[in-house]
Amino acid sequence: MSKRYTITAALPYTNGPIHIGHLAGVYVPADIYARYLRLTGNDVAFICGSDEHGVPITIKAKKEGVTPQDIVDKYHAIIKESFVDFGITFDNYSRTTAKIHHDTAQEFFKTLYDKNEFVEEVTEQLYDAEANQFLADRFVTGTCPKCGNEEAYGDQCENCGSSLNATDLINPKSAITGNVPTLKETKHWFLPLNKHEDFLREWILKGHKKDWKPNVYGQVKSWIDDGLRPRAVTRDLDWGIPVPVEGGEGKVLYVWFDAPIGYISSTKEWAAREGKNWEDYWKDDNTKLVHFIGKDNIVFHCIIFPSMLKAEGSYILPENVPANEFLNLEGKKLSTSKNWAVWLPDYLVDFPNQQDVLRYALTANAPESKDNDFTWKDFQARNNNELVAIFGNFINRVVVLTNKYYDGIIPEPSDFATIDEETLAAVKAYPAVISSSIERYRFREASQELMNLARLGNKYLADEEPWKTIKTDEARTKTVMFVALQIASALAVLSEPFLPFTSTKLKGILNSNDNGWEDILTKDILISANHKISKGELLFSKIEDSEIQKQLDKLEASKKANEAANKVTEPQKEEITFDDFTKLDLRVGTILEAEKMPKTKKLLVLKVDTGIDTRTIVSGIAESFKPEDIIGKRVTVLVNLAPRALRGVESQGMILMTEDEGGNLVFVNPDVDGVNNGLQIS
Ligand code: B3M
Ligand code: ZN
Repeated sequence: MSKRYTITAALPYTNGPIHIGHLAGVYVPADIYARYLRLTGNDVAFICGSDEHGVPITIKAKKEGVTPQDIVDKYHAIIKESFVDFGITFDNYSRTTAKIHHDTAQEFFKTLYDKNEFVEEVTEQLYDAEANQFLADRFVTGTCPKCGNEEAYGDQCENCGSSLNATDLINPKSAITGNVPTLKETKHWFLPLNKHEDFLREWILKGHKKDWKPNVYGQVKSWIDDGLRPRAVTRDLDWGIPVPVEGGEGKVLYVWFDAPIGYISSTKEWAAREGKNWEDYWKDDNTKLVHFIGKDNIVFHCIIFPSMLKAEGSYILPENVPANEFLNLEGKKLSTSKNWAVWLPDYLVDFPNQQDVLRYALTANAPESKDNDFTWKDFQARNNNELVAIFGNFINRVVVLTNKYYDGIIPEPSDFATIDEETLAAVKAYPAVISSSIERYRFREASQELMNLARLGNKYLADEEPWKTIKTDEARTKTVMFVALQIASALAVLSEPFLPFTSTKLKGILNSNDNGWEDILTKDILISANHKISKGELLFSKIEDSEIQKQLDKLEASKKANEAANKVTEPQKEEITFDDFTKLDLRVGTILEAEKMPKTKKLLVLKVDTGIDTRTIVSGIAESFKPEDIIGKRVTVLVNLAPRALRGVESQGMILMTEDEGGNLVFVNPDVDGVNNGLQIS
């Protein structure tokens, strides 16, 4: 039965282009889901837009010496265009600087304010006196009180996903000046999440136990079990939506208050354009609301936004929040700031007309239940071994043989043999199998089922060998080709959510566009005899090693460039005299023993023969060297450094280290000739 769906995809921050992590985590699965629901006859609003407020935008603007508006205008255009080129079929892509959004968000805030849903309070907040600015959200970093991550932000720790108040951070540091913040009083409006605890417990923990993904359910449960606290939804910043109530002058809405309302304002914009009623998509209990997000957004979509919606009172709540885990790149965490990413606009230039290859590689290896790794080698293998060798190969054989034997006109079959009937019955089973995976948000499983249908086609041709029977049994060959064309026809339809560009091409090759998802299940004949197909084109082409190497080189180069750009050169220390220098007693020694200091990450305990004696030295090099690899190594030792105790072990000297060109830690090594260690020992 047809249903109404509001599908949202996380609004990307407009502080950079989209990368493969965003695509794999949010936009590809959301698009598969939306396309599938449309194909199966549902009423779908697939909603997104740019998230243009918040500190990430301000920081980027500061860094580039332009205004926040310049930044959002630039990246909104880039992001929007790349989504279109990549075939993401949003029904509307709006932006949170749009008037309709400012109005909607302010109205929402006013409603909660009028209903006394906020707590108004003057509290001490972190303040950077030098920058003359309160430090909220990403303007402050520090150690997460929950997991110890040293780079947690003022509103959230991206390592453990916890939502934080800036004053929770241990050792907070201003991201603007690096200063240690002071405290200053200011008034804000707080959403008392503690007040909504019972509702959340009832709604998620009881209501959604079975059908939510375990990673989402588990995180939410642990936060609720920990106890929820009031959360400020306003900020002392100048970029954002003005707080629309008395006393709110100079303050803006917290970006995570306004951004999810962006789903609503984007729906309004779309409905007005399409002559629909937006409230059907947000206020009707029969509508299913589904949020596609990455795991760092779970708290906002499962706790804060639902509490806002509930407090407002007239909205539906999400049916599901199928958040994904993270995608790594070549074994390392993706990072916009470190430029360790594959950017969508770059991909579209480097691999023109190959959107489906990336869509497929990201789906087949989607981080659905655990973090996953994207590697260019895997991307190549998915293309060459699956898209080319299975899907493309099958279609190519069908199309080439139909043209060669019958001039492109689909032949009349004779009686079906058992294998033909079994094969056709197997094809009919696929829509239900794929539907079931998609409806449970298992997109990688669904994509593999699609590939299995192509496998079935390949196997059928390989077993029936029409290229042989053509010489001996014309009637049999016609039947086999007829059956193979039915499989090709099913593939054209069922591939649409996953490989939309390929599906369009294939429908073009088959000159057939009239089957829907259900037809594959119900119709005996998907494409009839005497229908003429076209000559066709290759659906996929092999990706060579050289292309992959180019991408790997590009990654390496961008990483280097970024390191160079971000390299902080410490200023020169105070001048010392030659006498000071000669006080250093440097000797060449040999490492005799090395072992890891228990319960530390960085420390090795070494026994070193200094030529004078054998002594213990504790060295912070355990992350760069394994103990067994450095035994026997000759090293330079500062022997007259005053001993000091490290974790209870007395260290009697220091091993001199430097960095190689790659930034790796290396010994100042007395054995290497011709290498300038930057240190003269005489
Ligand atoms: N802009 C966060 C992000 O890009 C955020 C999502 C908003 S969804 C309402 O991770
Ligand atoms: Zn944490």
